[in-house]
Amino acid sequence: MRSARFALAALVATAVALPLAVSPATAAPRPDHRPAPHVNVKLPPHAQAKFNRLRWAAPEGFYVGTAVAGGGHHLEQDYPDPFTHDKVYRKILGKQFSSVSPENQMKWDFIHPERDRYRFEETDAIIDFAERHRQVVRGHTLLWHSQNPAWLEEGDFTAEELREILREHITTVVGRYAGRIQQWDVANEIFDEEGELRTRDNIWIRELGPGIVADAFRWAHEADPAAKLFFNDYNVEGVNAKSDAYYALVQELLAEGVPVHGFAVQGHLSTRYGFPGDLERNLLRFDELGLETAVTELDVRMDLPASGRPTKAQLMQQADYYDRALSACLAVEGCNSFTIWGFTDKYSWVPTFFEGEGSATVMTEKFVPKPAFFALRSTLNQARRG
Ligand code: 9MR
Repeated sequence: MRSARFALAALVATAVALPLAVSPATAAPRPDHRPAPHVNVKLPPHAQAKFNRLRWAAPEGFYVGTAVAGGGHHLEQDYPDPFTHDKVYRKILGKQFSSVSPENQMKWDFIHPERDRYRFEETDAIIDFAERHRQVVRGHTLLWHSQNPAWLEEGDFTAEELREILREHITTVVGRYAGRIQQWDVANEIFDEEGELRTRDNIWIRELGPGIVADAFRWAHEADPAAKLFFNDYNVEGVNAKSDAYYALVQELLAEGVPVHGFAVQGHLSTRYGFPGDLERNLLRFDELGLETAVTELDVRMDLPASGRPTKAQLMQQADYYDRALSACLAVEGCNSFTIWGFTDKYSWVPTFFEGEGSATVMTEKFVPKPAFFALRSTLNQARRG
């Protein structure tokens, strides 16, 4: 994807209309043992514009992604669909990122609203956009306990019918986009915090037993043999009961020859809690099983002061969390996909789910980059230079 043609296109393209130059005032905080952020002083201005973008700052083959806002909580807000209507949003989406993940548009309730009807328009549009912008796509998601349509959750199906419904859905959706999706979150959030399979709230596991998880991977692989197939979950950044459960399950499935290719940590972090310092170690143990790893939904929320605006210290702490998550991924060889769950507070899911918390993304509602943005960019540039 980093062909000469597109490198040239990026060089001649006009710089994104953002104040993206690194200045000492906005440079990210660095833990003491690491060097100060690089400034591209020796590069000519056009080259600076290129490396001012996250996607070009990144090392070759390392994808920097974002969720593409739409569906889910956005449907209850008083703005139109962000992806189709917000021109500034789309411009930044195309310029800054090399990977996109539909935030809600491929979830069951969105893409399969009635038993005999699929709704592909929004996903088609995102994938077309991605291809026009030379971006890869992460598919999200196929087997989950949440955001399932009522016809499915409340339907009166036999086990045999349910199994066929899942097989048909996976075959249809994965098959439709075969060759155009780099990674699929096949199974999402299948364990609880204790590391127990969700046998009550996950309709598939409850009605069909744990073996259905392996079948989901097999069907997805048949439908698109090129796609990398992932487990994806939150609160599995560190080594804990939940990530241990994945570690055990993945080994079982690999031993059975099930096509599992990746383990992804979502990364919904909060400055209320410490940074999961064992993230790198955790990714590494999955890497050593031969899996790819990924950070798929990073955001770092915080308790907002009465003014509603984060303090400088809060923004610096947030930048440090973003940077450490990126550094952990960069340090693990098979971690080549790093996605933030939206890039602007304008569309973040956080305030609608956590009262009093917010400012979780790397840009303000007006698309002004925060220290977290500069921290990511600086670390990507350093990693690319080696
Ligand atoms: O960001 C998504 C939001 O728009 C939806 O309303 C919400 C519903 O559950 O899901 C959000 O995305 C979730 C993702 O699909 C899976 N991991 C947790 C994410 C944040 O809740």
